[in-house]
Amino acid sequence: MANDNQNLEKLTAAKAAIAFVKHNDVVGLGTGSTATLAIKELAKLMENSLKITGVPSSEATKELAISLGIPLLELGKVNAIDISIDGADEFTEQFNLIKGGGGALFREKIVASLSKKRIVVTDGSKLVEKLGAFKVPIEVNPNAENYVILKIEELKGKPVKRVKNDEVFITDNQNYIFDTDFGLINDPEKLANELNQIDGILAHGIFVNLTDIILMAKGNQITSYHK
Ligand code: ABF
Repeated sequence: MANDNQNLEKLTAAKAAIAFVKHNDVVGLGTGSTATLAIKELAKLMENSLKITGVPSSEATKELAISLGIPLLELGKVNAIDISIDGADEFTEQFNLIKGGGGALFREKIVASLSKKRIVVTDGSKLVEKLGAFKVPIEVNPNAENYVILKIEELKGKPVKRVKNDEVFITDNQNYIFDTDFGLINDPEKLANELNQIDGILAHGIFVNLTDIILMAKGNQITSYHK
């Protein structure tokens, strides 16, 4: 649970991100507490005539956007997104991220892949030297569960099926999440490519070459990283 300072940092980062959104943009709407704050700030701008169309990265974000009156497009029917704003669980100054703590990694990855400009907003706790302290979320089709576990273990990963409120966590896409400890990851791109080869994995939470700007708030200061 974020403390008051972290919540202030999240809001600071969220407000900095919406400055990049232009009238008539198609905006990829991220998932998580920081992205939620950015979405709420966008809704406020809409009251002052900013016109945008949103593309949600999860059912939770879709419901939030609907409640705020943001017009939406269905992710599967979109050919391009002008700008996306999303969070991260970890990031490095080489623009490698771990995402998926909220379980929305697949649609978040599609939103980022369709976006011309990808902005990540974080509080000051997400910057790391090397990815890996945060276990890599891996979304797995239930029909491939044991096969994927075997393949992940071949990569020296330790997969743990995610449980939430004492029940197995099921994603928006009706899959499991395996939070996987690979230790500190020296070569995120190499591991990402190895995971991409494993049939049965819908998506993993290593985001490489999918971010253009990172806005990290520490206290009331913004540090922005531009690729
Ligand atoms: C989302 O933002 C997820 O990928 C990630 O888990 C989360 C970070 O959460 P928060 O902004 O609440 O710290 O994009």
